[in-house]
Amino acid sequence: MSTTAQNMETERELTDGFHLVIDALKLNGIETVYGVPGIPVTDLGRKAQAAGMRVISFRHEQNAGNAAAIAGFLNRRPGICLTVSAPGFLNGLTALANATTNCFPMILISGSSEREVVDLQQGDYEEMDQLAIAKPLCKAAFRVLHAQDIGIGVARAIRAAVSGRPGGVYLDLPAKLFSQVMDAEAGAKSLVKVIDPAPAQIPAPAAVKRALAVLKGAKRPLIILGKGAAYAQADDQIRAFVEKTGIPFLQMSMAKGLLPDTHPQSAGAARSTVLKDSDVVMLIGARLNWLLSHGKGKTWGEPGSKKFIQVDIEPREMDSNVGIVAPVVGDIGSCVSALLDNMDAGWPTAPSEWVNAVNAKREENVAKMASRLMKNSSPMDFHSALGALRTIIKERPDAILVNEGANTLDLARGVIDMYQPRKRLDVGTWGVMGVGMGFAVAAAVETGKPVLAVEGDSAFGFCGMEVETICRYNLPVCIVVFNNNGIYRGTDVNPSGGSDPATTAFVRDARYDKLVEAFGGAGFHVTTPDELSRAVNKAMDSGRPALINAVIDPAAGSESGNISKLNPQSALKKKQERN
Ligand code: ADP
Ligand code: TZD
Ligand code: MG
Repeated sequence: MSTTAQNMETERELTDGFHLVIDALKLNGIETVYGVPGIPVTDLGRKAQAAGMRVISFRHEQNAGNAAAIAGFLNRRPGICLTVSAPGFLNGLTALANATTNCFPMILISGSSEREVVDLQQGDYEEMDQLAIAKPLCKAAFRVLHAQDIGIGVARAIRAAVSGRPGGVYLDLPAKLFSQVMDAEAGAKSLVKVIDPAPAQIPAPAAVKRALAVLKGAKRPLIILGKGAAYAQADDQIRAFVEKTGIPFLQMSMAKGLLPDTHPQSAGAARSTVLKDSDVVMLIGARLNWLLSHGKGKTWGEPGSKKFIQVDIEPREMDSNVGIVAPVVGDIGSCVSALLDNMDAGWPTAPSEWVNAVNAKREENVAKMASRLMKNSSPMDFHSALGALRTIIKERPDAILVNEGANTLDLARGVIDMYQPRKRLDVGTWGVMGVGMGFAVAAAVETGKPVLAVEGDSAFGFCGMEVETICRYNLPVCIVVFNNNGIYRGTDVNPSGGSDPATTAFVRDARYDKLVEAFGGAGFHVTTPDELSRAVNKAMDSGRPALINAVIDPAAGSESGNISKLNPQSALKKKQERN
């Protein structure tokens, strides 16, 4: 090579795999990464931070993955989780699978060993065929081997995560990719800005007409809003549609607040009645899975008494459990707009006989619950503690409520009214424990709003070390641990009479508040609803990390919370207790 050619070569600006990954994400509006550093992604995190991205380092990848998943739910843009190879990847994979099950868009990016070593199984540091393992557990999985393909790889991952039914995507980046260099200009040109990543999917006009005809003929109609409806961010159209029809509605757990739970048409407090007695049920972004008793059985009244209309982006969801007489396939914004556009001026509101019956039942149940919520008892039971938290959310409706546990979850769902969309984040479709701290971190980071995390003591234990993360980033997260000394309750005994504790019991009277103090946060220990209320208000006013150890009567909970029917042993026990 001549001297001039050599000079040109050294003067040519170069880029590398690290920067191409960062540039590809930023080009697509992704500004935050959740992860755990280590070989081979330590420098990727560093360089991302240097490039102005927010990089949130966790203590465990599963929590980082849960953060990415819920960021995806909140933003309709994939959340990013970054992990090291094999064990880090596997830790993140649980969250990726959970995101896919819940229809949340996220991308798990893991560093990996070189193909030639993995494929010959030569025993690299943290060697694993990650792509093959990820594939069956997520919506799509890709690997990038050449720096010039990073742009396309990231674009494919983004599009796969958010288009159609959202889900988790795995992106495998072998270590050598990061140090590959290429001409900077060619590198920049290789990047792809994804145009219209989640294209509108317009429903067929005939499907819309069919659905409206079924709805019009209903005597006892019901609308069920699921977390797909919350995700769709079509809040105004949904509200307009619900109000124009006058139909009673139920909101699934994470859809609560899409319309305020205190809305006059809300049938939340008359759930069993409307499920049993309705004749036409319109599902909007909700699946007829176990959470809705599969659309059949006792919950749903007489066999054959229902007609289902379903609005969903995923055509294969139709007829998954029962026949759907009017499938409306499309994105919820487009579908609900089309429904509204096709309702003539004289559209009848829901029959008043039905509406009045639902309202009467609701008032009856609300009155029944009111007295339980107001007791200022010590030790607290779930209801009296939740009564205090219900008031907090009423006064701070823009706070995000994170919630997990068994009794702590099921009872909070019923007691705490939500007033704004996408403010309730919980265990979702799998009923998985341990999502709380990841969700809390991402909720604070992505929205800047205060977070109240209401956690069973067991649930908290799955992710509790992230209290350090919350303190390190000084996030406005107030954690309330409902401490009943165990899983479901703290009173179980070892049936063998031996000295080991029962399988469901924890260390008695543990002080979870000390945990946050270890990292500079504010700890509180409370035993009455009044104390709980004061502590939460103080913590949330401070806008700083806090953990409140709320002592709950260890005998107050029931086994498996609300879903004991899925656990034959506990259902039997409950029956015996009643007799
Ligand atoms: P829930 O647990 O609240 O009942 P599910 O997770 O079971 O809700 O159901 C959510 C449904 O919403 C999924 O079937 C999914 O395909 C659908 N969905 C998600 N996003 C959209 C969207 N933008 N438009 C239409 N349907 C959507
Ligand atoms: N592991 C995972 C990942 N998810 C689960 N759902 C469970 C185990 C089983 N499980 C439940 O379904 S709830 C629960 C477990 C371990 C904990 C319940 O105890 P808690 O709540 O302290 O969180 P309550 O208020 O005591 O009922
Ligand atoms: Mg507990």
